[in-house]
Amino acid sequence: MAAYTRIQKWLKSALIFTVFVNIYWCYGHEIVLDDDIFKASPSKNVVNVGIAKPRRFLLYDVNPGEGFNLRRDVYMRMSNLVKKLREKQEWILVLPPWGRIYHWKSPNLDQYRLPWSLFFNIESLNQHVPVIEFTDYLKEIGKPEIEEVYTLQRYAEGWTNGKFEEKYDERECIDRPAYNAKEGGRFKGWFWGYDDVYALNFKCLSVQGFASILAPMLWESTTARSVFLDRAEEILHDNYGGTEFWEARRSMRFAQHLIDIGNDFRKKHLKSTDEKDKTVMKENWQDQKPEKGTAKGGPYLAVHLRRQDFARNKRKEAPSIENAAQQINKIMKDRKLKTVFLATDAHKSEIDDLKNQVEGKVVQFKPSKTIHHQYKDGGVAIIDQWIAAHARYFIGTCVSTFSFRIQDERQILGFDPNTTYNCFCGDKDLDPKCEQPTKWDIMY
Ligand code: GFB
Repeated sequence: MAAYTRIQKWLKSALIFTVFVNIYWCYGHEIVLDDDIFKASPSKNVVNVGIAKPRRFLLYDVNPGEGFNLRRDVYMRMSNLVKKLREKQEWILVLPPWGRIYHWKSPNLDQYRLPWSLFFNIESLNQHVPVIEFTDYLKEIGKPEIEEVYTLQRYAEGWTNGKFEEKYDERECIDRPAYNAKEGGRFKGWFWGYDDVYALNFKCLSVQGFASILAPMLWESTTARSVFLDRAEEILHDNYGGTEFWEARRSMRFAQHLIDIGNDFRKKHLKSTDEKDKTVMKENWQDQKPEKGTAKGGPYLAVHLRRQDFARNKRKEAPSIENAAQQINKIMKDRKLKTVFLATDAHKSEIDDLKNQVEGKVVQFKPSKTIHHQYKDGGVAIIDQWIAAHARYFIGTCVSTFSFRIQDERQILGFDPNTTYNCFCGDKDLDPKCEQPTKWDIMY
């Protein structure tokens, strides 16, 4: 027992001695806080102590009137802004919950506060830039707080001398501010339906230019840990159609549960499987680089016919149902296809009208009640896009971002662009030129 106590005493003294030596040693040496703890020390007397860079969070939202697929486009701009920001600081992109979208009108569905994981593969997004859901951001911050909110807006005076130049300036808000100071100087507004969330500061920022123009401001002019850019559609893609644009787009893979439903439908109703149609995708989007034209697609023509506001506003891109049916019949004849997969937001009466005039079988994806409740209007839209993307030939609605996203998906799958970049001609009096979409090659 006495020996045991002696050993304990000895260990205690050894510990005190070690701590003392360490303090003395550190006092006499320079301690460098370095990002890269594995880097060789420049001198013997320098100790590299790695510390985690403080994580900063970029949040954003889009004009409430915008639809699902424009929002996907703004995501790409923001993710590439975060990629730029990460050249200097540890920025993370916070995914704005989905909801309150004008086109999502199905009754009896709660369609707000929806996480991105309902629609997209978060792991894939993370391989482009680090992203987190808003609920995880709240957990990490530990309070329902965003430090700074900027509403992006144009310049009230327009372009100076008619010249486009990249710039940004804090300005008076042009529109009525969407965030208002409440008690305690906290700003309240719409934060995706999370009513307890508030901001500490709010400003309007006039901006003109590409996304990365905001990088110096976010690096240097603000030290806020979290910055929220509202109306983020005001800033443009840095390099539309370039490598980073496509990397962001390729990383936007759909959630597997939606892909599975789409694949099941293709197999059951359209005789379409990836093996037969040469559309097997690589597990990781970074490895998905098929030769152009290798994808064959299922034996059907896919149509995206945008109606609703397009038809109501008599846009030149919206053909009459009769005109659309004639164009569909011509493609089926030319391409020797007998089945049409129809993706549309048209009312039932228009769909019936179209079906009566199309000389072939018209197939639509109609979700079960369970699927609709689970995956909402956004999930159904993605399933429609997925099925349309796998067709042997596709025709969409000109300028609809819903059609654009199907076109990118087909490029990613490796289709011949001639089978992809097609859109309906409007009625002759409104659309005599009938311009077809630009073909975009993927830049790897
Ligand atoms: O996606 P999106 O921005 O495309 O908006 P546009 C259209 C929305 O309508 C989709 C529904 O997100 C869907 O909710 N929708 C349209 C469809 N077509 C289909 C379809 O084939 N299947 C299913 N399931 N749903 C822009 C809007 O729409 O058009 C703007 O973003 C504005 O707010 C503008 O209204 C005129 O680019 O076609």
